[in-house]
Amino acid sequence: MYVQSLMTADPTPEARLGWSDEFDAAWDVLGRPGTPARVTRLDRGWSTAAHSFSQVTGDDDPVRLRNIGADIAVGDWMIPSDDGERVEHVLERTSAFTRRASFDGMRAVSHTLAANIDVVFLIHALGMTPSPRRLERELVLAFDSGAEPIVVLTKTDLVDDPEPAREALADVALGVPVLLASGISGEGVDDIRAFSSGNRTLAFLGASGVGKSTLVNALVGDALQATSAVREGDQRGRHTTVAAELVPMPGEGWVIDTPGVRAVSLWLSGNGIERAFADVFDLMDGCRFRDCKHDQEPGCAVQQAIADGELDPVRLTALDALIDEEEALEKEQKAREKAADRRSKDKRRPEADEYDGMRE
Ligand SMILES: Nc1nc2c(ncn2[C@@H]2O[C@H](COP(=O)(O)OP(=O)(O)OP(=O)(O)O)[C@@H](O)[C@H]2O)c(=O)[nH]1
Ligand SMILES: [Mg+2]
Ligand SMILES: [Zn+2]
Repeated sequence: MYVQSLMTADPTPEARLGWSDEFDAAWDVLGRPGTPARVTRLDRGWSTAAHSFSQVTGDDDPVRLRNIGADIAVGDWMIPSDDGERVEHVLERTSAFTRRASFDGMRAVSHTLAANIDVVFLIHALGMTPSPRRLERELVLAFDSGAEPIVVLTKTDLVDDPEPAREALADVALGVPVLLASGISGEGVDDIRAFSSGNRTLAFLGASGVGKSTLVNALVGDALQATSAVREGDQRGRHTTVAAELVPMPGEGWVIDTPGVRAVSLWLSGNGIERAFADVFDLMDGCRFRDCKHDQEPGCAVQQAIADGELDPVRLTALDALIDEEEALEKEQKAREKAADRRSKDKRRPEADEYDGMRE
């Protein structure tokens, strides 16, 4: 229990916010400074946070802080500085969905879309061409996030038969369920809500216009999140949601609505690629040569599976591209670390990270 005085209003207000033994231990490591607050909204340069549930419902004013230089995301637990102006500490995350920020020509910086999440919903919409290649990338990041991935195909009310699109996504969603839902008809909404039992935090991720905010509204039973129509011609969204937001669900649980992102670029990965492409890696184990390039070599189990129609060749191409992207990123990171080392030897201050996590 971090603040005794809050106990009178609600027996465990911090537990409702998602505080757990893990965060308590992380706070302990720091010597229990200040009062932890959960980041509920991130605007450019500003973050909104709450020490207690009454600050989320609007009964009390929330905490508003400058977040210059702080690497924070919605869902994070942080400790404000004593003067209440800035973020002093960010508690170690239990999970985080992190991509590479898509700045053209800029050095690699990470962008965490949501932190301390239990389930990450990868949202795709019916009524447009399914995008298994995008889903593969999302799955890599989702497996690396530490949260449980679930795929959701929305707008079931728009089509007579969702099955072809569901299959196209299920083919690449190895061991990950593909749920059908509609924020308009309400189909599947209870199935999604069920994942929040135990006061868990769900995150909704996906391209603009797929219906994330509409689903959030269906879950909370209120038109809290703004939504707007997709463009007529290509069904693309209009980037209606501009800031990630942590929204309480009635009773218990949380959902993080995020702004639609166009590019799903990899960030330094753990075993996300191996898990998202476990089918291809399993085949590789059967190749005759250990250093098989899976190209022209005799006894290549991957090429055999392609010839037998068991593996879609575009999946191998997609995997190669992701491995290359990851290698390039690692190289760039190493070069950057080296440069930073040199700078610190020069006793100069390392460059401040000006990226505020908000831009596409
Ligand atoms: N028919 C139908 N339309 C939907 C459904 N879900 C969303 N829409 C419509 O699709 C458009 C975009 O929905 P949003 O919820 O704003 O999409 P979003 O994913 O939040 O988009 P961004 O905030 O831009 O990332 C709106 O016109 C919604 O009414 C659905 O299940 N069925
Ligand atoms: Mg939205
Ligand atoms: Zn091979």
